[in-house]
Amino acid sequence: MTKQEKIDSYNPSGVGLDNGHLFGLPFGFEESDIIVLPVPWELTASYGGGTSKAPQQILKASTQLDLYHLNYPEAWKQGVFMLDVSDEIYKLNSKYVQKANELILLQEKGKSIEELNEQITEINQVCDTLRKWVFEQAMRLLNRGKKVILLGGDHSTPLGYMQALAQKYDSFGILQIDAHADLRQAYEGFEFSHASIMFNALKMTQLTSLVQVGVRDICKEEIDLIQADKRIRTYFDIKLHQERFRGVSVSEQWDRIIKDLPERVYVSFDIDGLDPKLCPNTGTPVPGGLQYAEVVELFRRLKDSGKEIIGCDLNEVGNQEWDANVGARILYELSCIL
Ligand SMILES: [Mn+2]
Repeated sequence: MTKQEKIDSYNPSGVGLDNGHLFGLPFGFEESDIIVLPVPWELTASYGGGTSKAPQQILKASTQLDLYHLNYPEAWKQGVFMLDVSDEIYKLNSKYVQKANELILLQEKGKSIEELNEQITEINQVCDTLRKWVFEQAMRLLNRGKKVILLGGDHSTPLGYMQALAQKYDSFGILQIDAHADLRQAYEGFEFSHASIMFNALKMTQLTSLVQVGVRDICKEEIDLIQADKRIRTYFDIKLHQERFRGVSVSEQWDRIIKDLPERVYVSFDIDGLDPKLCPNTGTPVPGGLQYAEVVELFRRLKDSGKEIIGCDLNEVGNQEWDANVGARILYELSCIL
């Protein structure tokens, strides 16, 4: 069957097909414009675990979605296909996750990073192996003309993908939805920590702006960096609400945020940027956060702005049915604007 025949014979409003494909879509790899790259990884998860299983859970939950989207009724036709979860990466994560957890526990009991230097270095090397693997996978897909959504895992996972995009584009910006700024130089000694993803991304000179939305848990070191690096613009959750209490509309705020972004935009979506009722089992939930409809509207305005969306990631989704259900819907939203 050709792709057109598949489109013609498929009913997007029908019962979700249990065909093992993301969203129950009828398309394979070749016929899909968008490829989801799953990264089952949570070596540096510091609080709640389970996000390495999110890709499988989201795949399972995704067939329950209605593909008809009010804003983009034809979007499903572009085709979204998720690659198999890599056994090799899953095993590498399983092999080291306990070791990494023990190192965090030892630090909580008072051991210093210096005392644990040797073991921490080992974890950093394993994380660098993952970064290179992600870089190569993303490069391979981009070179085949695919658009890529990376699906974590924890928020450390997209660095290699961002670096692949930096080879392809000489400049771009990041829109980061997150409860945290992720600007720590290293966290718990881990250089490639989920809490350092944007610190590491800012090392790329191609990254011309970082716009953060929903941030509500931050440390002094991060505030200093926000003030020092002109590329960073942070919209704190509480400040957005203070403005709204004074009568500023969400509409005005979203337009301002989109204005801050350059012509090429990468979207990095940490699910904990949402209200925790939408992601109760994420690694580091924080009260407050964005509502679902606010995200959909922000995305719609971003799409309508005519800016080019060059890639996205979704990460930190918890390993439970409700978390995966919301995660699958955010993943669909991302695929619609990509
Ligand atoms: Mn994050």
